[in-house]
Amino acid sequence: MAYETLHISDDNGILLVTINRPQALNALNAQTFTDLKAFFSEDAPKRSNIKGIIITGAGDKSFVAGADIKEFLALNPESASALSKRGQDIFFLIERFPKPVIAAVNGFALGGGCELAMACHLRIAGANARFGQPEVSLGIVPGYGGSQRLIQYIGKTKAMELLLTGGMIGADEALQLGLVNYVVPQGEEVEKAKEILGKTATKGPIAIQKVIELVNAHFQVGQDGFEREYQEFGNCAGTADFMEGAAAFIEKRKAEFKGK
Ligand code: CO8
Repeated sequence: MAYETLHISDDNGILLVTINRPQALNALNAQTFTDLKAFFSEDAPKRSNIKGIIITGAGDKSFVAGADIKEFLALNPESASALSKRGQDIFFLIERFPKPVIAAVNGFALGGGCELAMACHLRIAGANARFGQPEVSLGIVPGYGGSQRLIQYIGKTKAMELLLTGGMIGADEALQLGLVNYVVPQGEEVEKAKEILGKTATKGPIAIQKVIELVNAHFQVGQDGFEREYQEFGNCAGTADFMEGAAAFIEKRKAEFKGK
């Protein structure tokens, strides 16, 4: 499938999704959301053998500098709310994707860009990465889940400060706060993400999917994560992969998981 705003490449089962609007620092316009929705709801789920997905931004300056502010002036309360909900739903597709999705943050991750990175399962920051939710500077609030996920990652105290001031933090502070998993030299974000996906790809694919579901369940209203855990533990125990994993350990060999 060809996309207007995304470039997709496949490196040995690792899909690299590049938001490709460098002239606008990869700001997310309506077309980018249409493309992300098509990719995560139709294209990627069909590629059942992939190891995972990495999302990055084109160029060396920006991951994603937010929603495209140039599209804001046409908004009214109804259309703005609908667009915000649509963006949230598309980011849920990423957060609930059954294979690991890693943000390789190669520069600015502001507003919708920080929200996109936070919808991914893991975040690798280049040394030049800058994170922030500057919406209050525009007289609005975050619209793609930022007011909720930022608290999940860094706690209410620092989240409130970042959201109220609209300020930016660098990669090292993001690491210290728990917003990102690793900081790497600029330009090495994708390689680090590939290294992690190389490891997760050796694990049981059903278990990987269930871990993603269970961690997400902690933050879903009405879900009892502990109950889900023992249910999924039981479900996993019924898979051929579980038998293979246990047998491989006992026989001192590498497990050959089939995802069954
Ligand atoms: N939208 C559109 N264009 C952008 C954006 C953006 N978010 N960010 C940068 N650009 C464009 C600039 O307009 C400029 O284009 P041009 O050359 O045509 O003037 C080009 O990218 C380069 O940008 P700068 O010249 O500004 O580059 P600097 O290095 O001087 O500054 C910054 C980089 C600090 C990142 C600066 O561009 C900036 O502050 N950008 C805006 C960041 C921002 O406020 N992001 C949050 C947007 S709001 C949001 O994301 C809300 C999400 C929820 C939406 C809900 C539904 C609609």
